[in-house]
Amino acid sequence: MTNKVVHVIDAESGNLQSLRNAIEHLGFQVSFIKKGTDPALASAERLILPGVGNFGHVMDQLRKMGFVEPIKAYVASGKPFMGICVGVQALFSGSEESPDTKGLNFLDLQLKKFDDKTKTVPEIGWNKLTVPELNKSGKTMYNLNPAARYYFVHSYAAIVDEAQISDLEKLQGWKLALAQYGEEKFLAAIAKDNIFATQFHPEKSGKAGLKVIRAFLEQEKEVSLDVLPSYLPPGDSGVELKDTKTGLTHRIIACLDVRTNDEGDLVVTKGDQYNVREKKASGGDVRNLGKPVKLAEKYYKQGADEVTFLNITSFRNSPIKDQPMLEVLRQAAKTCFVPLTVGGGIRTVVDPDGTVISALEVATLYFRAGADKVSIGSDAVKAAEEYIARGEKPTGKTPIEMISEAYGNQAVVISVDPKRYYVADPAGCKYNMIKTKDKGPNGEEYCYYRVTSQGGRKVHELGAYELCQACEKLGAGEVLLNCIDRDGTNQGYDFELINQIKSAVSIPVIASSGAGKPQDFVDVFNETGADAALGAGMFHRGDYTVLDVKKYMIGHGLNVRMDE
Ligand code: 1PR
Repeated sequence: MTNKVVHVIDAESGNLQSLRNAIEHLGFQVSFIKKGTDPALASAERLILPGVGNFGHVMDQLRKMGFVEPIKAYVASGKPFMGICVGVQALFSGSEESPDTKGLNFLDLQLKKFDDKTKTVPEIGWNKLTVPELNKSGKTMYNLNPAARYYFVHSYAAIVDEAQISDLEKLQGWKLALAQYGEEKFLAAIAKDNIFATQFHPEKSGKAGLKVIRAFLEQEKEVSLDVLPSYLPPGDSGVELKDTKTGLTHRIIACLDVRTNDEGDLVVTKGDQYNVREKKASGGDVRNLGKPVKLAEKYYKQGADEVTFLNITSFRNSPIKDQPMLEVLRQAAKTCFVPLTVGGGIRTVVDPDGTVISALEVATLYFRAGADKVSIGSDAVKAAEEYIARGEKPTGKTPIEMISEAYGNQAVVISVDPKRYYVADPAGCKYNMIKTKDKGPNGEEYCYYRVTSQGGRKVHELGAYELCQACEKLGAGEVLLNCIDRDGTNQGYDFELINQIKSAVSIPVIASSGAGKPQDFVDVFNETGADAALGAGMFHRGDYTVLDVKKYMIGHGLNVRMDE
């Protein structure tokens, strides 16, 4: 094909910027289609239907914008069509997520929710595929690589049994790439004639994902996998690489705390227990560890599975002044093809001219700039306190609720800044307690973690356990679990805190604060149920790279994603 234009349906759902960046990175141009009547749809040579979030919301948008019949007509024309994430889900007949909403019905199958009794839901992370061998030729479809890992983020899936697989393959002629999350097998990618669709996000799956998009754009439906990269530990190391219970790799996240320094430049900084100034009697300068966009790209290339940006002084600024963070996201999303999270200032704000901008609108600005998830700190505490005070009645009006309603739970992370608080006598304490191995200064045997907000400066009468439970009920999809006592100390993660929060919620928990060496990552995954581990200072100082950590983990039998 000589035409290099790719048409992408913009049904106002999710992070289209990242898809655009990936396509442009591959040397193609993107043209968005915003309504079904746009004549460009019928004349497109390649059409992509992306989507994130709620099945019903995406289908309703497609109907409202007049896309349903034009998409069907386009697919019937035999020209290349690709669906991504909810874009593949839309091809099914319906979903348990929105029982009253009909899908496009290319496959007569209902999507179901993953079982959250045995594992964290949503599935967020890097999974592998079982890929069909094409025509016994050793070729794979659309360059899907069984040795690679792809990024999934979803709670609902086409969960299938052997009879359904056989029916789809043998009777209906679909080619299926399967993935397994815990015990549940689901369709990770499907292909038939001109249709190709993936439940995972190829635009967020590093180099392996870019290859899949390229294969679609170039219409390489059958690709020889001549060299399968080997990610296993050296044969003579005697180490057996164990899969996790869910099948996902252990995620490693690089975190950038960003703020303006005293000269007004946006820099990556790093504190000790949240103090980001150099230690000097009179209060030193803000530590400057580099530029956010450059560091993000560096960590992506080192193999970070995600990059998180925290705008740590946002509570002092309006989003207008925060515009540089939007630009940081825009630039970082052009070079980092893994998920990006942004936090700091995700709440309703009033512009200098008095205009009220809702938290949903603020989040939308970040999603449009290239963020995949937003992280809410101070406002999550406020929302949880009010929710508990109301007797656990939701209002639908908190940022967590509004953003998760529009973009899905997986797009909403809560960033928790807890501080250990010792208790001599647990009787009568209303918060969930831990009998701790690290006794308090007066020999106290119990502790809980008090929640703070505004960068640790405001301490609340609320436990981290209770906060996380309330936020999960409000619609948060993941917990970024910091720990003020450990932040910047290089003493390793606080296992007691992580295990306590894991027992509180069924959404994924990211362990944060305290990582100083690769062994700390091995320990946190062996000693806790953490779904991901985040590091900051040790990477910024250059003590270790993300790749050092991953190689070390592989050497200790822990499965991680290695990009090529
Ligand atoms: O309250 O919604 O505006 O969000 C503010 C965000 O900024 C929150 O996520 C909060 O955690 C963060 N934040 C605010 N002040 C600070 C600070 O350091 N003074 N940073 C801060 C939090 C904690 C981690 C850090 C890990 C790992 N940083 O993200 O990166 O502790 O560090 P380490 O590996 O070096 O130990 P809102």
